Amino acid sequence: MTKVALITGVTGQDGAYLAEFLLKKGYEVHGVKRRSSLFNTARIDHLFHDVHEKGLPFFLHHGDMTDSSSLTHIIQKVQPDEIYNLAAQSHVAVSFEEPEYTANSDALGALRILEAIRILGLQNKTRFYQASTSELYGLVQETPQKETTPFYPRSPYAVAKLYAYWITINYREAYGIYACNGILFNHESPIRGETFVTRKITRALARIKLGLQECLYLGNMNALRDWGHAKDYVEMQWLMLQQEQPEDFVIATGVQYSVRDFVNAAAKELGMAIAWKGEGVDEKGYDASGKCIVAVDSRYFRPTEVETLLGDASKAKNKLGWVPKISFDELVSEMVREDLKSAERDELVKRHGYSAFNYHE
Ligand code: NDP
Ligand code: GDR
Repeated sequence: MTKVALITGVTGQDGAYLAEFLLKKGYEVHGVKRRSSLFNTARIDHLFHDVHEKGLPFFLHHGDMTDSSSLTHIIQKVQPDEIYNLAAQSHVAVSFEEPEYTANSDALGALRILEAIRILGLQNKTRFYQASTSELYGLVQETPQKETTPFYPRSPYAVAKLYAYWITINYREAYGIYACNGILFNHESPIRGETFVTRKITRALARIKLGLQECLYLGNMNALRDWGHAKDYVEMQWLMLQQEQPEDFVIATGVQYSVRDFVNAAAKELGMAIAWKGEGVDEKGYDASGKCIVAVDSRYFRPTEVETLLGDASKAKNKLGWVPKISFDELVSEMVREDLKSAERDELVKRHGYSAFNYHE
């Protein structure tokens, strides 16, 4: 029997990798997509086909995490064996600007799906995966962080995700729903959103190298993160729903780098020299010739910061047999390569005189 999966957040980084992964496994895959005034399906266009054509068993439904009626209706229609709840306002800094919306989509969104499973009587059929996060550890109480490490969330995003984490466990215990939390540490890829720090760095340095941009402005350069590759991490999301008993798992590489390390690794990959403050560079990042490559701009500081995260994924290794396959260096190299390609395309277009202004003339 073909298994049916429903992915919320299918247009995002993880959603795209997971949809591809599940289709390869022979699943029928349904995705929830919110309405937008511009196309927001660039990451999954290669999987989608027009209803009038033959193609992969991949279907999209309009819905929103803030709208119970759409979610319940989709779940009723699709009758999924597995739901992967990946949709979220996932940007930590933005959550300080939109705290209420973040709570609505990230906290209550998870509740809406669990309630739909319960109300539709699907508790013995539908398994539920919740995209939990290392941000729950926030002000860390223990290093490295594992499943038993106490939480101390440091942003409206993390507080909303804390609710989603606990409501997932509560519905598992109260109603016997197969529901689990994947506590995932940062994971990146060439299709990472452009405003997360890794992609911001690889994209900007590639553009600086080709003369398309002058300077990269960053916030806290000393933040430490445990960065893995999204492709590795979605495999674990699936594995978690294939166990006999539902459980929560930390997923991480167990290796930590700073934002500054990431800049250096990306610059090395591009053969660029980066001068740092104190090495002939002033407070704002300008060298003696007035040239700036990387500068700190306090607008990117957060009201409360998560300074250090490092995961211990021993439980996932032992119980799920999961190990990350892609190293930090390979991740940086792939991201730089892809951003350089796209910068080269932009540079070519610019060199041949195209500009948005000409287009509108
Ligand atoms: P992205 O930001 O790339 O994707 C988020 C997805 O959620 C997008 O498809 C987005 O749609 C959708 N979405 C946002 N708000 C709504 C809404 N109100 N209704 C419906 N859909 C919505 O995130 P990632 O793929 O990186 O992460 C996936 C999940 O995992 C998120 O929940 C994130 O919080 C969590 N997580 C991520 C980690 C990481 O390092 N990447 C680590 C730990 C947890 P649209 O495309 O229209 O914006
Ligand atoms: P994070 O990722 O907050 O860990 O959340 P992000 O890449 O945004 O920040 C990582 C660290 O880099 C510092 N930083 C900057 N961050 C951004 N975005 N832009 C900057 O210019 C910049 N300069 C320094 C940040 O302060 C932070 O310390 C991600 C998201 O995917 C969440 O959804 C997910 O839950 C967690 O990872 C695990």
